[in-house]
Amino acid sequence: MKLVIAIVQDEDSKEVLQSLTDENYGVTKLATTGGFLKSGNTTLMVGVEEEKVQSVVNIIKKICKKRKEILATPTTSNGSESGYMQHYPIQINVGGATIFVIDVDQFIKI
Ligand code: 2BA
Repeated sequence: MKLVIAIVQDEDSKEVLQSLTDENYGVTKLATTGGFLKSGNTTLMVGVEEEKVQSVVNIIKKICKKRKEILATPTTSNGSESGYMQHYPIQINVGGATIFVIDVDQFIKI
């Protein structure tokens, strides 16, 4: 058995969750925060047999889109702390999804 851990954007999470449950996959949704942007994202955990991993990845791939985000980076004008603080916008690509597939030693339901 494998555990698929997928970090998706909040905007895509509802549709991914719905599609996975429609296909009878067991899913757990966690509200998470990205370390870089420090904004909310969603982590989905899906426990599946090895032969179903690709189907789960395909569902996520079909829904999760790449988006561009603008990030304002604070920079001082002369490089020192006393300098005038300005915010320079930089564009970064976020998503579609970050997926980890890990081995499960045991799957126990009590
Ligand atoms: P965040 O850490 O908030 O990162 C959001 C996006 O910012 C990333 O999108 C990437 O495009 C950009 N980014 C991240 N670190 C950067 C850096 N040092 N310099 C420039 N740009 C940077 P994704 O790569 O699609 O990642 C989306 C979210 O997936 C991440 O949100 C984080 O929550 C998670 N993630 C990504 N890689 C991970 C990893 N190796 N381990 C654990 N979580 C990861």
